[in-house]
Amino acid sequence: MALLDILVYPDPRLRRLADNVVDFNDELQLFVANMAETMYFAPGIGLAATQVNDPRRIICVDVSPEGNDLGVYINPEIIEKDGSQTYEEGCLSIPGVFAEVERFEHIKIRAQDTTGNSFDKEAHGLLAVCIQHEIDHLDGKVFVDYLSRLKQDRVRKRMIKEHGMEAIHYDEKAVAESSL
Ligand code: GNR
Ligand code: NI
Repeated sequence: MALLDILVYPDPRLRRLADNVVDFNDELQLFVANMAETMYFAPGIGLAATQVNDPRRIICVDVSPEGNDLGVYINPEIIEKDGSQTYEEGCLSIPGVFAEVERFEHIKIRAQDTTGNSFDKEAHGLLAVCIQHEIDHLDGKVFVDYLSRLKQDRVRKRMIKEHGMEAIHYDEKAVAESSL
């Protein structure tokens, strides 16, 4: 197995819209195992393939205190949603930043497992928060997008200051032209 590098905000690769998984093969199994290992090592309660620079719609979650309840959701879709809850979120791609975000309290998702079998899963509370946070990553969104522009600006500057070039994976031309 292998640990994967996690992209740091405001890396533009975090903005990519992920593609559906079509090949359910050995390589997918290996990649998912590496994602899970990376999530537990970080440590985090969720990880989206987008964060490790992979373009596929794959998320891992484990909100259990013991870290022994791994959920892997491939091509996840929210098919039911209701209620609302507010939770103080963090993100492995925005280390050290936490803010309250409002999400659905209950969701039902339809997804596939690593062999391609389709299944439904209901989630409430923290699990529902985490799954919504991860699906956002697959759609190129991060939790700070829900904050004011002023707060987003502060977070962006802080990440660049604290993480330097890790946070700025723009190509050289874009770096030269930017005023960051
Ligand atoms: O580890 C994580 N903790 C967390 C806390 C509150 C709401 C969402 C999360 S997900 C985050 C890991 C991560 O960045 N997943 O994309
Ligand atoms: Ni995240």
